[in-house]
Amino acid sequence: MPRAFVGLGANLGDRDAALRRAIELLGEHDGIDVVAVSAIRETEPVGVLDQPRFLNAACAVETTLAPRALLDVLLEVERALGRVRGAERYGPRTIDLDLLVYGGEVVDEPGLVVPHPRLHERRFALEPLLDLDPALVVPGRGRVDDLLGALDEDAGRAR
Ligand code: PH2
Ligand code: MG
Ligand code: MG
Repeated sequence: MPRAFVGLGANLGDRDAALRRAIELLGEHDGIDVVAVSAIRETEPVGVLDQPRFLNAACAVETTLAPRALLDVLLEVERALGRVRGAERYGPRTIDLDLLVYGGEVVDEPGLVVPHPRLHERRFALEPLLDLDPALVVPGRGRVDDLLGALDEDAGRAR
């Protein structure tokens, strides 16, 4: 069965409950088995800086669903947990579920880009993946541990 990785984030309301409930709902879905869950980390907002801190995590799923069908379930779970999509692209949210990686697949279609186009540059998304599988290859980008190493080097240069 294909293995996919889902990123979770929340920075409004009961963030911890939202992350845990989202993972539960995913696992209750036909065709989705949650096989591993990362640690939950508190992270500084990236993009729009003037918003509350996030809790971020990721889970590994085994799924019979194709990438598009899996994405539809992620959006359904966001709605079930009361996410209201506001005008601001990187603004605050009660729950955000992102399809980060789907096996070795590369998809670039309207509304569905896999691997997630900003995954390789986001520490808050890569660190949970490191918990799950340091050797995970982000198709077209490389291993998760190498991607984090590259971010560390960039940060070092900026200092
Ligand atoms: N999600 C965003 C924008 N910025 N920052 C953090 N720390 N964590 C997130 O999940 C996050 C963000 C858009 O999805
Ligand atoms: Mg996101
Ligand atoms: Mg999202």
